Amino acid sequence: MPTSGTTSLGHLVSRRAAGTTTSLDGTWRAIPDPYEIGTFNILGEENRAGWFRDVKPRHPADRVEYDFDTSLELRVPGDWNTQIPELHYYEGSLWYRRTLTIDDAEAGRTFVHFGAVNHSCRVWLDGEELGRHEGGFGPFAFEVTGRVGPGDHSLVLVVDAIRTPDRVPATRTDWFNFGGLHRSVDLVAVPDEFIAHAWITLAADGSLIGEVNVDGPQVDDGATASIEIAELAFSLEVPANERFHVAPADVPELDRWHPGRPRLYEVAFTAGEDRVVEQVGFRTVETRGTDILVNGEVVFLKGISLHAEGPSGGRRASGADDAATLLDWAEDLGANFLRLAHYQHDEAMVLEADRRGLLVWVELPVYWGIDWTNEGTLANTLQQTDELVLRDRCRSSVVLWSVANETFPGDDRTAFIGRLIERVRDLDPTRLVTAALFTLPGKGLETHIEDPLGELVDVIGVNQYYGWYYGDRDEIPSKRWSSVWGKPIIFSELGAGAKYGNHGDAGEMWTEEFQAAVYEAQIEMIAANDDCAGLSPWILKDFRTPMRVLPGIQDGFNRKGLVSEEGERKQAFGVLQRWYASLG
Ligand code: GCB
Repeated sequence: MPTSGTTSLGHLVSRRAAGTTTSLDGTWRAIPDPYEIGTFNILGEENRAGWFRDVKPRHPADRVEYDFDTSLELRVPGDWNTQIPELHYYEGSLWYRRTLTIDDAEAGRTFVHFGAVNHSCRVWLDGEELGRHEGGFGPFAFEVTGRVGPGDHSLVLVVDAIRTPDRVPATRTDWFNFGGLHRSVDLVAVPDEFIAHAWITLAADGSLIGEVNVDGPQVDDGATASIEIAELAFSLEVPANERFHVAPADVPELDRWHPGRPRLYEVAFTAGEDRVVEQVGFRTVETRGTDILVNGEVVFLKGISLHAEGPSGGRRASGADDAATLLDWAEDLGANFLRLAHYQHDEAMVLEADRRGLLVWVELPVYWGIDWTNEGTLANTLQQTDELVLRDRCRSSVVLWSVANETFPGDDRTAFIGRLIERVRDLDPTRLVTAALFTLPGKGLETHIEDPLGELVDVIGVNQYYGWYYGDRDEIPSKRWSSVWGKPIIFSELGAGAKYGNHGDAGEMWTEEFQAAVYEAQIEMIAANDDCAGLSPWILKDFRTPMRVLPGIQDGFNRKGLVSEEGERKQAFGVLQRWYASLG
């Protein structure tokens, strides 16, 4: 189902003036449709009387074999799997319907905006198809101008979370495939000419760079936009839809945003009648040899990896409260860096990281088993790349774009990922590009990374599980890592499984003691590796995954969390916390 009919204005939804955005969150009606009978007739043809029409019988002889008004209720945002026990492992088609009542006559243009829908959807308003979207984690919108005048309206989606080899991610992942409308839905009103995207950021050389994208019928070649930072008495007139640069000498004196010392400025972007306001921090990020520098200072990334799973209940995370709790835990650990694995997380996470002064790695769902030679797969992944970068390139916290996790070397793989890297650099030349590489257990103590992907990225992510999947724990401290390119290495994953409250000998699998001992050995190794610029151990919290079935221990959860799925701290939390504290 290739994406069609979408536009994107996602990153600006929450930064528009009050009154221009109407939340469509809340209770929606839902009908699971495993046989897709709401879409197709028994011959497999599109059903013209499909459920998207959302009709009711008009007289007693009318036969209508569905009824949204009395069907299941689902909370949006939310996954369907953890709201209705029968839907726990359900991945097929599911219909959503919400009615909206509009009072005022429409002025300007209107969009319906989805924070993310996993995985594919078709969308109808009042029985007319708006378009389709594929990709479970990026924001997208459909224009509904002229269709939402005063009165009642029916918004219908059919969503599926089916795993197929040509999708991204593909068929197997070590995380739960939460389906549905798992992020917010909004109706957004904008003027005829409006700001679709706007960003400003500091490049490594100290220049300001950015762009204001204006969309509208009258936008001609000469259209301009303005940027104002009142606190700095700074204003700038720029051509719309073109990259602008402000030379370092013309950049006003400002306080830098720095990890642990966040400083945000209010930046207003104006084009015609439209205005959006962002809170922006200014900082540089670059590499020098095997170091990562923020604002010219070497920063060691004391990190932790996170899935987008809520702090309790093993459900998909969404919104500011979930973000606040997860980031509280990361800050208690002493982290200055988060790896938001393995796909784009809720925008609340990066906004909160901006406010708290945490550095962030964001990631595309290019994970195991991708169909590297499929053009459709590449096109969809490029679309997901746009959604990732366009939403977050104004965020000071975001310093690393990760384009892949654990992919196996091969020309097709490297060519595919090479295209993603080109697109990322084109959309944002200021941040660092990385990928988490798969490393096989080395025989000796030295591992020299040669995966050709290492040449294309700025920072090399290394997932390694010495002491858990392989290797002798006693040998870990003596291991040494380097790359052919002399680039910074981040240990993007390391860890061991432990069930909270399970105690025993450090040689006994699944005990907190075993996990803590692996962390101790890994810390000793990392401290002695000069090329290592940081780490994001796997993982903050136990998370749901159908891959992990061991009764009494895993019960459907990956147990490598430093806290349990309900937030109870295991011993390894303290081990890492003490080390991070000792690093200052
Ligand atoms: C990995 C994957 C991650 C898994 C983890 C594990 O290398 O990147 O998604 O959850 O290992 O626990 O095995």
